[in-house]
Amino acid sequence: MLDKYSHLKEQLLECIDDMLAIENIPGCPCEELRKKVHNNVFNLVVLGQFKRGKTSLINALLGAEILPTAVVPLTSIATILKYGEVLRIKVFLTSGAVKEIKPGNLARYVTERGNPRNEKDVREVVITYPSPYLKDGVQIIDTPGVGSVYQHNTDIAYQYIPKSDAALFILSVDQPVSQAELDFLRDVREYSDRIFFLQNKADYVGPEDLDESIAFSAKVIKDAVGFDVRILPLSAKLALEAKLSGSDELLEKSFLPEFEKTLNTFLMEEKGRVLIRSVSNTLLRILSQAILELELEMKSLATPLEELRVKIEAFENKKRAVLSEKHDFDILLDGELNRLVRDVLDEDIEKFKREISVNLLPGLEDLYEKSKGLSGRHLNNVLEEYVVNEVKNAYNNWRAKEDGKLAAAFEAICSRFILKINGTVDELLKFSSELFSIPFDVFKSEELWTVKSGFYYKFKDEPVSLELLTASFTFALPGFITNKIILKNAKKFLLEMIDKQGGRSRFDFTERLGRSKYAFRWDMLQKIEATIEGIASAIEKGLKQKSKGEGEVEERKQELAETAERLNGIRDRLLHIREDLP
Ligand SMILES: Nc1nc2c(ncn2[C@@H]2O[C@H](COP(=O)(O)OP(=O)(O)OP(=O)(O)O)[C@@H](O)[C@H]2O)c(=O)[nH]1
Ligand SMILES: [Mg+2]
Repeated sequence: MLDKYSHLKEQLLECIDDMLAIENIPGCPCEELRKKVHNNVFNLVVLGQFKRGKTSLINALLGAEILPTAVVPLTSIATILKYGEVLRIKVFLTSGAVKEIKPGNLARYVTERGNPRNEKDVREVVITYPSPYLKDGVQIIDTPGVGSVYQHNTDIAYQYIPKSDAALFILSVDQPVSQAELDFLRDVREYSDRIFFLQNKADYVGPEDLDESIAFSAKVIKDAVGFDVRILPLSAKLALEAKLSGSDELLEKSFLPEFEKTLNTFLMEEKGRVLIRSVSNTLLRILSQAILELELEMKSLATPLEELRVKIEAFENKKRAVLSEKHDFDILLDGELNRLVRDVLDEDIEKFKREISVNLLPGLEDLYEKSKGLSGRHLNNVLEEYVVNEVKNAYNNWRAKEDGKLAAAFEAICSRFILKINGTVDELLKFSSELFSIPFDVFKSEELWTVKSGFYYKFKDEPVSLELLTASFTFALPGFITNKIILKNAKKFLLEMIDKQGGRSRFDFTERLGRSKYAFRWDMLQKIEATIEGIASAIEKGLKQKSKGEGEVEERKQELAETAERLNGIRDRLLHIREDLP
């Protein structure tokens, strides 16, 4: 599948293991990097109108009929497929509870028929399966069809896009692109660079009609949404048949191989490459620092005592100057974060609140017109249900989008600070190498990818839904109440809910941003301190060794030279990996 990627990934993991085997390489988050490389996933979300063949495509990719497909709108719950040695299915409920189910019972949870309007309160279903397709870390997410009569289905599809690395949007030759599809695409325009379009059910038509239908769909989308799309043909049906029967000829006819190639190239170039580059760059930086420290120790072994004392004094002065910069770092970071909350989050919340008030008030009035024949209490309940559901859905969708936006902004801030901190660290290293006249090239990585920033922004992987505040609309109804008063109260309740939920979302976002900031700050300051510590202790060690006998000094020199050789070896391999990247 992602052959090149898997290969480089294996080599990278070997380098990390070798580094782990060398004792105390200072400041190496080797374990963490190892996990990052090892656990890296490509999230692939499959989207499209109901019945286009999303679920069929997933079964075809896996080469097995794992998920239920049908002629009526079916999938109602997001289902995540990931690699595992055996087929296992776990159902995650909104309450936080998890239960394992038998494969035969899957349809009872993920389909509209088995779980109408999600009465079982399922958040998502996770299936592990031993498919080679999933083995390289691809994770596929099946979503309910957009634009069906079930609004909650469309909402779910929206929520998964920001979390995806690539989105497959499935169209079908037997149906022209619909208004619902266009509306959806317009809403997710900002993610267009990662959306792949597939014209499914290609087996229905001959080659000419196929080309024509693809060209037509592309034009309709371009005209309505404004971005150029490339649409690839596919027959999910033939692809699955081909895989089940092992027929290569049929597989070619299904167009699946061509599409897989395009997708894999994208994943490799956009994602795999970035990961491998960033991790090898981080390792190279760490290695060059470790090598310098070894050389410092060797040099201090060879430097006369008086001269060494003078150098240590000079280094101490430099160290004090660097440490005093820590305070500036705090102030700058706080300033940036406050600006993010004020200029992005607060503005977005206010804008969103205005928008949904304008959108939901007419709906409430319509519903009132339709329901005003009901008894007071009944009318009251109908309006209450509308307000609670609509506000909840609107906020859940908005939060998912805002989440992606804040994560990106936070990462951008982190990147700038990492550059700054790396600058400070480089300066320290440069200073020390000059002090001891050791040739040293600061390892510069032209591209800075923050290996850890995704980790800092902790809420990325947490559930997107936020329970609505428990607020009761059921105000004490007096014995006699007019419909008009009920409507007036319902409107007031709607605006209150919008406001409260906005406040709650703001609190949640700022609180998590704050936590992310502390984690980041702690790590960055650690990095400076670890560098100072590493240099100081290398010189110190040399100083101490000097008081020992000639023989021991020689032995230590030998040891240092051997370690330096091993480190240089790993460095060369990492440089090779970087060169091999497409
Ligand atoms: N002829 C033909 N039929 C297909 C193809 N792909 C899917 N179908 C059929 O189309 C219908 C819908 O397929 P599904 O995979 O359930 O579609 P879906 O997009 O997941 O539908 P929802 O879950 O309801 O949104 C099923 O009857 C499939 O057998 C194809 O490539 N060719
Ligand atoms: Mg489906």
